Order: sequence, then C-alpha cells, then structure tokens
Amino acid sequence: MNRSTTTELARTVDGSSLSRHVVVAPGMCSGGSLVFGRIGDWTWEAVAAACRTNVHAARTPEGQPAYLSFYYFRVRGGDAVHPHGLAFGDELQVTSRVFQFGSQAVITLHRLAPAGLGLADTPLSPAELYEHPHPDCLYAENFNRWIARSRPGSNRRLSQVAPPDFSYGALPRLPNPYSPRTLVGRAREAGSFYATPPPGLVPAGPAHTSEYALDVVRDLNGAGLVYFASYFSIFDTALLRVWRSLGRGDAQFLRRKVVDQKVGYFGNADPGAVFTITVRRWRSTARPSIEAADMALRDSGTGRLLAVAGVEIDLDAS
Ligand code: KGJ
Repeated sequence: MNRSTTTELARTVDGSSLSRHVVVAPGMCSGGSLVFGRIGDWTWEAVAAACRTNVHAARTPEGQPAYLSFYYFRVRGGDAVHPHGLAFGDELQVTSRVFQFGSQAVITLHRLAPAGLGLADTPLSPAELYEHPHPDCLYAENFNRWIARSRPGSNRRLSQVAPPDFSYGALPRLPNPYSPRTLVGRAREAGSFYATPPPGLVPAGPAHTSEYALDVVRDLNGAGLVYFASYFSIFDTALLRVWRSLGRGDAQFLRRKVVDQKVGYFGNADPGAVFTITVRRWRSTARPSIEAADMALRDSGTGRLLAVAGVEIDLDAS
C-alpha cells in the first residue's frame, strides 16, 4: 500500500510510547470536536499498550464497567498543525507517551508533527511539551482518572475506581513542576482558568450567558456518558453565539486558530440535562489579535459546576 493512503500505523517505541503515521481523514478534521475525539482515542490506545490494561472494556473489582475518564484536556496549536487547521490528506507523525500519576490516574502527552519534519523517531519529553515546543507542532496533554458509576444508569455521581489489572508502576513519572493538578484544582475552585488573569490579558466586554440542552443524538458516547469531545463542541456552541452577537461571521469562526485550549471535566450529566454556560472574553494587550474565552458550564437545575474551559484564539489567522 502506498504510504500516503495508509491512515494509521501505530508502533511501540518504548514501554511508555506509541508512534504512528497518520493521514488526516474526514473523521478527524473539522471546525468542531472531531480532532479532540481522535486524540482521546490515541490516549486510550497508548494507555492500553503502556499499562497492559484492557482500557476499552475495563471493569471494577466488583465487575461493573470502569472508564478511563477525561478530567483535563489541554491542546496547544502550532503554526503548521492546529486543531481546526487540519485538511484531508495532511500527513502527521503522532507520538504519544504515558506517565504515571498516582494509582488511579494517568497523564498522556501527544505531539502531532507534520510528517515532513522527520520527528518520527524523536521521543517526546515533558520538557519539550512544557518548555520548548516545536513551533510547527500541535501538543496535547490528557489527564485521565478511572471512574465508575456510583448508581447504575446515572451519570450524576461518578466515583474513582481503578480496574484491578491497571498496571502503572513501570511508567515514567511526570516531573512535579509539570503536574496540572494545581492548575486544574484552582480552575475548579474558581470556575475559571483565568481567576488570576495571565499577564497582558484584559477583560473584553461583558459576560454572556446562554443555555444548552444536552443533545442525546450528539453528546452521549457509546457507554451513555456525556462524551468528552462533546464538551468542546458545547463550549464552542456557546462561543459561536457570542461571536455572532459581536457581528462576526460563521466562516470566520470555522477558520479560527486555537493556540491554546484547556478543558477541565468535573461532572457528567444524564439525558434531559440543561446547561448554563457563561462566557467571559479577554484580549491581549501585547498581541491584539489574541483573544481568550473563559467559560464555565453548570447544571442549570442544581448550579453544579460540570466543566470549565479556557481557549486562546489568534484572530489574525481567521
Ligand atoms: N473546588 C471545589 N470542590 C472541589 C475541588 C475544588 N478545587 N476539588 C475537589 N472538590 C470536591 C469535589 O466536588 C468533591 O466534593 C470532593 O472535593 C472530592 O473531589 O462532591 P463532594 O464530595 O462534596 P475529587 O477527589 O476530585 O473527586 P470528585 O471530583 O468528587 O470525583 C472525581 C471524578 C473524576 C469522578 C469527578 O471529577 C467527575 O465526575 N468528573 C467528570 C469526568 C467526566 O465525566 N469526563 C468526561 C466523561 N467521558 C469520558 O471520559 C469518556 C472516556 N468518553 O468517551 O466520553
């Protein structure tokens, strides 16, 4: 088979890493959440390979389904590869590496490099992702926690339970300075990734609030949980409403260049749920083309915080 028609060839680089050649196909590129869904699938595959655990059909010690749930998802877009800039046929070299993060969680890092950069055999170190990322590459960071339903049939109260065969002892440790625990904990406490505004960002306009009714056609995964990638599209739906209220067009939204996006997942929901999403905008004083949106998603009935997102967009690219 010609290499450029092969969609994915995953190979194990070492005990904690997978590398694959990817030809971008319709199922992983759009102005929506497809790419995040694909990256999440790679996380599950990388964890399954590195931990020798049947991630896709995991069970608690009592035999109930256990899920490697997404608790924090961060993506940093590069000049060449960014979340909504992928096109059919683009060739990528994807390197994924899994790190231990306690007995019930893992961190998985991904680098999506243009295939032409020749990074296929370059291991992915945390220092590369956190300190000296290649400017062309997209990097993703997934913090996953093992969960199970506390009550069968309900997503409202999930609890932490790891499957008995989850084997993490041989994984490398993520150096403490890179741990996202404090960042995510603060975002959860404050309902915002911008509680302490990053230097150079100033508020832009008033907060916007809108409602979103959980869409059982689009937002639930095959296990009946709100799909982790749908949180991205639900936040994007709220953000698009704000852009439209500012007179910005849909075409500009579809061309947006995400330079950084963080999502923290603090709760799930059942069919019939309605969410209230608050969006606050920020703009950069140093780079006026950079705008940030600070978003919180709450259950409209209880006010419970379910998720928080922070996204930085380069408007010049759209
Ligand atoms: N601020 C305020 N309260 C906090 C904070 C904080 N910073 N940190 C912790 N707490 C509170 C929690 O609300 C709990 O309070 C308690 O401290 C324990 O927190 O409810 P209470 O007991 O009054 P801890 O240890 O963090 O546990 P929990 O958050 O309670 O449970 C962890 C969970 C991972 C179960 C929970 O955060 C959760 O349900 N997150 C959503 C995960 C999720 O739904 N992800 C997307 C699902 N889909 C998928 O993952 C997949 C695979 N998919 O295909 O779609």
